[in-house]
Amino acid sequence: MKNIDSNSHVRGESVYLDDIPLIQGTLYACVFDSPIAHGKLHSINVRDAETSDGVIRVITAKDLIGENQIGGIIPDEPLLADAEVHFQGMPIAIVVAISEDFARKAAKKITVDIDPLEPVTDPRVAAANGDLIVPPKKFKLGDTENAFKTCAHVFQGKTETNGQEHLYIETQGAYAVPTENGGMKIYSSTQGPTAVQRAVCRVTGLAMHQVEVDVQRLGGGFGGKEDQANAWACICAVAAQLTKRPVKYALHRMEDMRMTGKRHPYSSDYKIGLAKDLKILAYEVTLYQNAGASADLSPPVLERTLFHCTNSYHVPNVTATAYSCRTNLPPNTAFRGFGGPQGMFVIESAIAHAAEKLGVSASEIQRKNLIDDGDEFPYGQKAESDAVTSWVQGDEKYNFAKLQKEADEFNASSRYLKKGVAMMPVCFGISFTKTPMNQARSLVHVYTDGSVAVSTGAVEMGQGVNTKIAQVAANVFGLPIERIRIHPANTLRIANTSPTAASAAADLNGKATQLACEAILSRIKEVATELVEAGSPEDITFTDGFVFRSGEKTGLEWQSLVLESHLRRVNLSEHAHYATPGINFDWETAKGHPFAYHVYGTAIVGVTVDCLRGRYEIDYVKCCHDFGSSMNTSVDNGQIEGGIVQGIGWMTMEEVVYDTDGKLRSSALSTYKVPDIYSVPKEIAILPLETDRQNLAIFNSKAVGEPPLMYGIGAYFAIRNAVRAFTYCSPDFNTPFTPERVLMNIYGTQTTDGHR
Ligand code: MTE
Ligand code: LUZ
Ligand code: MOS
Repeated sequence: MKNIDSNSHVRGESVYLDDIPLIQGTLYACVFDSPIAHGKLHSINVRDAETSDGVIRVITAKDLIGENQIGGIIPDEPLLADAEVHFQGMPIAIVVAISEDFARKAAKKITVDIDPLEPVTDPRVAAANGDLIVPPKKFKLGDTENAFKTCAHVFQGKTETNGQEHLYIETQGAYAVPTENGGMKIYSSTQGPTAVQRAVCRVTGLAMHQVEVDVQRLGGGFGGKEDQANAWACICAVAAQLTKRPVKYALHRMEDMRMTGKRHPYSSDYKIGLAKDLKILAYEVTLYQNAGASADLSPPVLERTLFHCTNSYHVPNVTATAYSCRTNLPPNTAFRGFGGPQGMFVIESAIAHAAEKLGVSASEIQRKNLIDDGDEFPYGQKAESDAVTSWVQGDEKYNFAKLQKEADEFNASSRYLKKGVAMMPVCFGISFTKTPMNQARSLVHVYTDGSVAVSTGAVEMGQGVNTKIAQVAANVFGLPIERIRIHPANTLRIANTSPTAASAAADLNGKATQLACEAILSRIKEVATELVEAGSPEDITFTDGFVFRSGEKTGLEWQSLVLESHLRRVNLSEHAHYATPGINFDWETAKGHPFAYHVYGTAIVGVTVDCLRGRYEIDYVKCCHDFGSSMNTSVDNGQIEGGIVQGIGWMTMEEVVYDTDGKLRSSALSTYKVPDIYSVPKEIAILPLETDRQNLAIFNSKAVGEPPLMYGIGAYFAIRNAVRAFTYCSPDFNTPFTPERVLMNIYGTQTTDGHR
């Protein structure tokens, strides 16, 4: 079944923030943001802006009625700079005007007097200065210190992973409409309606029951709108509160790129110890996260980096330490994988390093160390592992050795074109690592014409969650999907939502929907039992809009049954709650069972590098992926393809460049390269893992949103292998592996051997 939005998308009829019909008298906001990365803010001169054409009002920090604070986890993020500026792009003032043009023109007339302070952009420098967002976090398993003494081989090195711009097609934005009695309705392009509601309440001083947040859908979020949609909603809300008129702000692309945070870059040190037989005995890793100027979601991102620091491997002795370092960059934030990919890259680098030195294929070390049933992750959870099965089933189908041999043979006869192959196993934990976030609610109404309306806190952002939730309702009620309608996430219908994130939206909201539908169905069954004279409600089933008695179709239609139930005063609505059972985590001991389940998979990535020009093509990504049992292959395969391409983009071409002054140099699509149709792999093959295992996913259909991104990490190592097939060199474990880096590694005069 196709995504239920596909028709309206193709016709251009889907409604995004910018398509919402505006109310007469709507004003437009525009932000004036800090031109420098760090400094004392002495004065803001807004006079020329205030008298500029069409301007209604200019707002600065002192005008806020509520608190000047939007930090969700740690209160360290003012909405508008007051005493200091902490990054280039930090909002300082809001111009409100009768048109977008007037607002933007006036914002350019604002000037500020800032005493510059030294900006810090390097996380290791911040850590050395003791400038941490939270105290260091640590995972410990076994005894690394003693284990290293028993290792036959020990290697250490350093890695650097780059940031990544979310580049959702729809930029950030919001539309705030004042309502009766000082309330506010906010349309927001957010993954977290409740996060927006909370932040708006804080800056306006309103209570949560006065603020309604409504989200129809997003033109992509990828984590960038889990927390960072809040600022723009707050800006519109504050402006609406002060002008008593509706206010809209949709960011231009360059504003969005300049003012919002991205994937966290990390700088890391590793030490890996192996036995003679290539078993990894010990792994020590220190991770420096570049958090940017305020906490945002950096602490939980840091935690997930630790959770995934051993990827799909079982390592008996692990010490992992992570620092969240405050720098003068825009606050970095959630991005598909949420710190997991950054942790995985380091251990994959450590393995590649060991393989290179030992003269074996990295895949040999990978295969030997895959985590098994019952093995313990460094955080205490015991694995129910499909690391080996996904490797073995993938190998049976795609024949890794044969692909490697083809590459070797090609390389033997090709002078400048070289092929590289790499394996990339992935293991990703599903659940918010903060246990209380793993809950959701669903409100289901069956109307007297038999149609069904479902509301949940899930936000549709292209990932197909609405399609899956509709399938759940259709499945429980035995109705065609057309009879189900999924309504926008709205804080008046569904309260206290977790953001749509952690790949868990379909699981959490789908399960809540299943519970709601089942509750309604059990009441209707009672009526049906009477009407078709069945022995008991257990004999009643529903298929294709008809009532079945002991498996036999009756003449009773769903619609008549629903109407009859209503006439008998049966409740046709339900608001159900789901909370993932069996999960917990204790940061005191850094142990627990944080994940409902893990998603496993193994990809093999093949590339061809032109060693004269540095250019490369991704020939294939073939993966065996653990869907559990997919409830929608079209949606899920789309998630895998998109995730892989996004992961390859991160690893190979997307280069977020800040200069040492903290100015974003890659601030437009002319300077920031993202994958286009020509850079996607020539082949993406997906083999569903065969498994009988049960899991806690909705209808056994495992979460799929984030895990495939990490297959893209294989592209880095495949390119590295191709480069090494051309000439002896030992490229740094620095990403992205751009064509320039290929050439610098092959022809550069300086040694690139940073990891010895
Ligand atoms: N797919 C599309 N098309 N657009 C998106 O913004 N976000 C990803 C993933 N796939 C995203 C996407 C991220 S970061 C997450 S966490 C999941 O979708 C969230 O949705 P889910 O929980 O329904 O999988
Ligand atoms: N968001 C969050 C996430 O708040 N907690 C998580 O564990 C998480 N994981 C992945 C993506 N977003
Ligand atoms: Mo996704 S990073 O959990 O929004």
